[in-house]
Amino acid sequence: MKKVLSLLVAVVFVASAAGVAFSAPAQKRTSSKAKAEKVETSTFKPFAIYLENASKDNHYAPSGWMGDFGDLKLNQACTETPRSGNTCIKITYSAKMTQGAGWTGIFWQQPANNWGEKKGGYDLTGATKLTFWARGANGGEKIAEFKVGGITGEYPDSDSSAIGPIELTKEWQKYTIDLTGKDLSHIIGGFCFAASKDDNPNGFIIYIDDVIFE
Ligand SMILES: [Ca+2]
Repeated sequence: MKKVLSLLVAVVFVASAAGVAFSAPAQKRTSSKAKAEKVETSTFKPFAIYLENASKDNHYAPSGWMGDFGDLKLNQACTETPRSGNTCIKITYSAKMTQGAGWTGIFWQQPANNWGEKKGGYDLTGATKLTFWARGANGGEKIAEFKVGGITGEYPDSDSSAIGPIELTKEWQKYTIDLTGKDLSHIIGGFCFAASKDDNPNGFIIYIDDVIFE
């Protein structure tokens, strides 16, 4: 329920965008790291962003709607051929340019709506990759980028890694974002996708499941 409510505050992105220009003093950056919730480091256990709708094992909230956020619909309880279990994520993009941006995307954040202005995130030190499964309703849906990290602000992500552009297929495919050698000590933006109207003039329907740090 909480996650559904986060849709209503998508506009927060606009206000928070102004904050990304500021860089954090080193001292504060250190303190934000210290406050990040510790995730086991020596033998990293799989740490999920999404497995099933409302699973207690899910982390991060899909709260950071970007660009033409009015073009998006998000269903975290989609039952249309999930990759695992009973549910997957369904994202519908209309490409109507509701906000005039010509692109859109969603950041999964911790806590919800955190664009780097508050402490939070997870210490994912020890993870070597983020894996996820994705498919398109028709195949050929073009995703400019899938990303881990990269949120700036006063308490920024400690690093980032991305893959893309990627053209989805109609069947589920597994994708991997390599995180070896990355500083994962403070990750508030656990996962993100971005796509443009230029690449998808008629929008798209895409599905995502089993988003897991490993
Ligand atoms: Ca699932």
